[in-house]
Amino acid sequence: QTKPAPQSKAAQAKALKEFDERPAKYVPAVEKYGYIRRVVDIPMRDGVKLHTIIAIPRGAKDVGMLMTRTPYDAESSASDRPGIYASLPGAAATGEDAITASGYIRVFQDVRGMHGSEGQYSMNPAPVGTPFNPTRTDDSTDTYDTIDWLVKNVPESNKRVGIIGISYDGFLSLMPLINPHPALKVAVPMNPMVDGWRGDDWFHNGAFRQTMMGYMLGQEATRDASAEWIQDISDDYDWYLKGGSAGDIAKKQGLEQVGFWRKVAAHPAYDTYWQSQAMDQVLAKQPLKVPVMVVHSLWDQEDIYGGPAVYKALEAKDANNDMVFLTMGPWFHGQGAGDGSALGGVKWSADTALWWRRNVLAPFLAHYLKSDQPAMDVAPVTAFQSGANEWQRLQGWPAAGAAAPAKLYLKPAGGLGFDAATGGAATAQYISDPAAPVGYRARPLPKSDSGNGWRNWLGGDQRMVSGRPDVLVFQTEPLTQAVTVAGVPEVNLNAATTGTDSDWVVKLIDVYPDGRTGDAEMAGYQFGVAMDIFRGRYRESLSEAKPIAANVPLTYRFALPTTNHVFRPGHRIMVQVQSSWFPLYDRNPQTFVPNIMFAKPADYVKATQTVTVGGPDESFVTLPVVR
Ligand code: PG9
Repeated sequence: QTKPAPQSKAAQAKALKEFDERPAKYVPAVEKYGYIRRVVDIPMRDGVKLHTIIAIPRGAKDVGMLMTRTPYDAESSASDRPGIYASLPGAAATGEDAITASGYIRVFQDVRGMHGSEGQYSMNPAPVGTPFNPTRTDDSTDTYDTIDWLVKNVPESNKRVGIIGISYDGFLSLMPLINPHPALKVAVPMNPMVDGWRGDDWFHNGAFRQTMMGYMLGQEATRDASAEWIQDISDDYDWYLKGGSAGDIAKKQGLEQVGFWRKVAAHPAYDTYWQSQAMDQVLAKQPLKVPVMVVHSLWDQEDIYGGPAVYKALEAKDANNDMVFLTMGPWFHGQGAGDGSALGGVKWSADTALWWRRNVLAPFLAHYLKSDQPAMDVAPVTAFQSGANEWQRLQGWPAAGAAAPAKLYLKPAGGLGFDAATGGAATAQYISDPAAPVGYRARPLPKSDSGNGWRNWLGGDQRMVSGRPDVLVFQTEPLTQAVTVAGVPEVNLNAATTGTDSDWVVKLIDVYPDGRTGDAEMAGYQFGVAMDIFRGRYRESLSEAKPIAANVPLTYRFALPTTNHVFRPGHRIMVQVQSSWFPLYDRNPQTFVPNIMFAKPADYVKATQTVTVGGPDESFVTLPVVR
């Protein structure tokens, strides 16, 4: 080996510097797929700077700006993935992406406290002026300040701004409707998170969605959302069962360090914490100033409550029926931005999402964002009717006078029908065992899975549980005429339990004909069209838990999610009743405890559940039937 020649200090330093091949601060190329990328940290009224990426089509002049605010990393949202979040490049070339093809300036911004933005983070922060936001800012003021900056600093724009986003970003598309900036011309909240307790991400009617705990940790533990939720068992079902109560799991995972978990654990009932920030209630108190299209997915496995609820609140203010629009697609959460040809095994006749983006979303946005404001032919409500598999143009939702309530009775021997049972009092029983809860999906459940199994599960075949002894099944004869439902099915379940608390899951199902159907894949398929859970302790009051009187038949009333479905001739209508939906929902111990989050192992007991299926208190589901 030859010895290196002696070097001067300066030469050594230079060589060392050159050895490190990484730039001190990398500045990405400014132009990509014909877009010029401008990155700005925009100051808010309190001095906090929010990281913002502005993508300007090359040569743009006098064009609208379409903004998406997000806790999910604006830099990656502004990448070239297809879809609505990132409706940049790629897709434009094929003409598939209605937004890109329209040539808007796209603006992506990190909300305060996340990723590139400064400031403090709070999950879906409550609006300023409500008891749970002590600061001077919220996502409405931050959007206001951002729009104010954009209209003054983006000379390529026509100073017309729209906001669009899915889920959390859908919530962020609703908040700016509070004291909106005059340049905000349109909002498209898609699958918005509206009410975390009634039926969106955190609870459904008081039952806790414990599989969201990993999300809480990821979002809040670090600014870059990098904290890891550690699971060492491959099947979610086994892992949660072994984990005990949600509180036990939170403790082991270090979730107690995270403020939002502490709030959720402290507010298991529908108290002012949840009520004061439910966006439908918040916006009901605001004047309607900005045209809105609420986009709802009929099989939204994350935010199935929010869309219809906020539409109802806003529509009540729309005196001329020309400011508030609704889309209801046959989609899972966010599927409106992707391929809408099928919901798992259930296939529609076309790519419903592409059709909607081209024929509804694009002309809607153009009307409000383009300088010449082209006329649009968008109905107040665009609703997909499953079963018939057609889009409908409606004047309102539910369409006025279209549907009348009809009681669908649960009957002895698994019968179900629009006429009450005739044989007098009768019951159906099962044993609910918290040690062997009913799964919400077929096992094994890939741990904390966000893939297709999770996305499509609400449309999954319910035969996976209908043979269990702890799932009651009621069904009609094959229908001789179509039954069309449009609206909200209301459960009226009369039941007794040997326990002092209980969950009730009720599922309205379309059973496809078995045998010679022409569609072998779908033969006998049990397709859930409206399913939900109710935590029995809230029977008398959603805001206050009360023990259930053991062994007394009591009535539980709750709404199932909105549906717009035709049960076709030859199909059957089915209702299933069960007392767990695990591990998505934490187990009810079936012994009344003050807070189920912290139930102890000895609290979890078997209960015998007795459902009334005959006589004066016979259980039923009221369906909004279109005659
Ligand atoms: N459903 C997700 C979410 C929204 C709001 C709060 C927490 C989670 C989402 O997809 O953004």
